[in-house]
Amino acid sequence: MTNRLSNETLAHTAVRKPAYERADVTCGIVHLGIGAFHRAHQAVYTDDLLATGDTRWGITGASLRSTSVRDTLAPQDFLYTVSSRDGKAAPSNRVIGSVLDVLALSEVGQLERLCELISRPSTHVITLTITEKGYCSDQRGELDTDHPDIQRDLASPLQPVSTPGVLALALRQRFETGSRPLTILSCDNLSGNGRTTAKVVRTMLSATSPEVISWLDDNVAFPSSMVDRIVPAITDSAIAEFENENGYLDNGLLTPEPFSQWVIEDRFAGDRPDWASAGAQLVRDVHPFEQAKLRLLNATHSALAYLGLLAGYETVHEAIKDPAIARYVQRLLDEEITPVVDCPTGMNVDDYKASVLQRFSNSAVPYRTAQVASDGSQKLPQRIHPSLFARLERGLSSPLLSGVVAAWLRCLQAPPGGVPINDPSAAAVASVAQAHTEPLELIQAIVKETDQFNSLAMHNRFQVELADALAKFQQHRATAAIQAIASQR
Ligand code: CS2
Repeated sequence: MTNRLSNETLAHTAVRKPAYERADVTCGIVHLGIGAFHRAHQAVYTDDLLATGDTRWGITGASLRSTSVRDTLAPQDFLYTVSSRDGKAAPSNRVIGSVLDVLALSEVGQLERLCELISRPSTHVITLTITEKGYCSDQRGELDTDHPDIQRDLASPLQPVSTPGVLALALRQRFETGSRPLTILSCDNLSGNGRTTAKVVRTMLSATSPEVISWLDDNVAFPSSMVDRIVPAITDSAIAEFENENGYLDNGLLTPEPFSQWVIEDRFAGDRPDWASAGAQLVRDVHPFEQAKLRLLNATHSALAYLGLLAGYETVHEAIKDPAIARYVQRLLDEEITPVVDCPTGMNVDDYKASVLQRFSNSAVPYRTAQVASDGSQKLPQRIHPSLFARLERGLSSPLLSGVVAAWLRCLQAPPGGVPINDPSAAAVASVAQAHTEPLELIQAIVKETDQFNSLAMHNRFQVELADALAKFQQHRATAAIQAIASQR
């Protein structure tokens, strides 16, 4: 008999199980971009919500390109274990049952199933974790109509390949079938993620189905949300170790930290899942929560990733143990970021920073520097650039923030260990970075040929500080450059 997790084998395991009858659960939520983060975050809140007895909120997930999540979870009846680890006590394991099905949209007929599901009156919410680049937006959060996927979807709106294109098609079908209001809830690390989602979807619909726009404006809500939980990519050895210790095989295993936070703007159209009963915070304004998280937590994560990669560390928890890097990020947070962040009322910023650094040090949740370093061309404008811009506007210097941007550029220019950073949108920046060795010349070429630095570029001071930091990375070994930049203040 197989020991692989499934409805049948679950009964014979000692693990904590879904506290509801899965057979009673119906689909009320469609999720686009079903990766590890969604499964360890929103799906866990939803699992708790289902346990309160409200069984309308099962999730159907969808992957736009890959079939791997569907292939992994289908043989397990879409069950998987969340094994959270604080590095001190034994892992805390629970099996999540809120995901009912996963569609792989690259396969024939699956897009039609998705649109049919979204047009049902019983579907009330679409959640998204499609990563920063999935929005196909430009630096201003508008739909990037030069994006190759968007050009394709504008030409063939019935066979969309981008998320804005898929949403536009599904919304048109919901409109045509006379369906009820709907909420589209972004759960990605973007500032004003609801506003960006609304803009890209509305622009796509205006171009492809203008007759749907007034229905959209009256019936579809795009609240913003802030999501937080560190969920590393799973490894084969973690799966094997888990099987050894727990007696069942779970290829869908996730090993996040125990911490989890979800702050949702309370602006839904139609029925709303009571995620507050599962610990989510529903608030009027998410902006201060988003801002604090992106500019303190995610900014530091990116800093650790690029500095760590340059210094030869494979994981974030190893990088933060390096005294030069630890000192750099502490000063970055205290001296450059904190003075320009508006935190939510009641938040103690010192406690928050301490808890973030503590969470990054958790060796039981090994997070690869290369994973955080991916897609920097999309992440840095959310995480680093706003603090830099605020300081420039106040006439303040920012050697440490500029140093993070320089470390990113250096990773593109001379990939550590010869392994290119995964960042498809940075191809243009990388080719400029590799064509110029003189730092200021390179930065001026990036400003001229790309919109990567957007409004930062007009500040001469930014260009000079960035060039200065990049020169240090070019001229010295990583640790010496990190020390030299950190001691500039
Ligand atoms: C990380 C985030 O990979 C990354 O870019 O910074 O995924 C981070 O782990 C989460 O935002 C934490 O909530």
